[in-house]
Amino acid sequence: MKYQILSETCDWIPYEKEEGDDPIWRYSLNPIIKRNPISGIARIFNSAVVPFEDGFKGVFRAEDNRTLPHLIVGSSKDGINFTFEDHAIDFKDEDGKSFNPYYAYDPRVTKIDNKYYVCWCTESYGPTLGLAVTEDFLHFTRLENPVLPFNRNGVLFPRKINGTYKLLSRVSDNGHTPFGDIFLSESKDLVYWGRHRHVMEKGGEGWWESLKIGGGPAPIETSEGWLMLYHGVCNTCNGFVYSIGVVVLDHDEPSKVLYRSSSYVLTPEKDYETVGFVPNVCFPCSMIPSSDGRLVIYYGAADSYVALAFSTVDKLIDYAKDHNEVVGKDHELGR
Ligand code: BMA
Repeated sequence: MKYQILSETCDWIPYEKEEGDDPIWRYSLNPIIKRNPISGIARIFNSAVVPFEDGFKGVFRAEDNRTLPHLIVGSSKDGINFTFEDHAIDFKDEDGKSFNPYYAYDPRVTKIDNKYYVCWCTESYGPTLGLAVTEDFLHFTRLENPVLPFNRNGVLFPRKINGTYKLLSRVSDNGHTPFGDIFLSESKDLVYWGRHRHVMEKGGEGWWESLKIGGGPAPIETSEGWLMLYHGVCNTCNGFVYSIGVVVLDHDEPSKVLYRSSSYVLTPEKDYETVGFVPNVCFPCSMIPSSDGRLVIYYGAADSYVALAFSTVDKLIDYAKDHNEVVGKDHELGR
């Protein structure tokens, strides 16, 4: 291994060996979650999985047969075959009252100090970020929203950096948001958030991320900086296309981009990515490293399925370095 992983690792992740030179390769038996997976749920996609005890837990975006998204818990021994709870997560506020938003989608889960923080897009006078914490995936305490509407794609870093928790997010609008960059906010207590800094802007020379970008899975700490996947979107005459990009952020000041790949690492090509409820969507929500540097990536495909892809920490970092492109003022502090 060329680069060191400083984040927590898991040695029982699902994995298949690569067959070519691609930076990311798909699981041969994709998708792992198909349509109508459980009674009353039409589609599960854009979902976050984490190692838990000797298996895996996940927070899944489940769309019911009224086409309303909410979050459900899933469990698995092997990270591929999941069983799901038959009810939405019953979030409780800090004073014990139920908090069940009208919709909830696109969860990311980050483990910080043995607790699991879920950040998702919630309804609160328009779309904004919801935040909750659990230790057992049975009880979820909802913390107050970290940001104002409208905002999406929130994801926390797995530890405090220079004394503060760090949250990535994308400011948006009330609809399908034809714009958007990634920002960083910080907090000493997960309650008061500020010092909002610009991290990355959409664009670059290529077209695939020309419309908007949004944070992906919880960043992984490495000797080179914070390794993160994100989604980049372009607008075609037939709608948006969501691809996956890779970036390495500065270790001590993650509002600075160190390396950002000018080309995507995965774009919709397979039938389960190009055909579905919303065609042409690859939307990464979790990435788990093993101690020997392998990676499993969980991504939503075509707003219809959950799919798996694999890579290694060395490959992704080298890809970002070899295809590095400085976009705008991304490498600056962003304040
Ligand atoms: C975005 C989000 C994602 C979705 C994507 C494509 O705005 O809603 O959940 O995957 O659109 O429909």
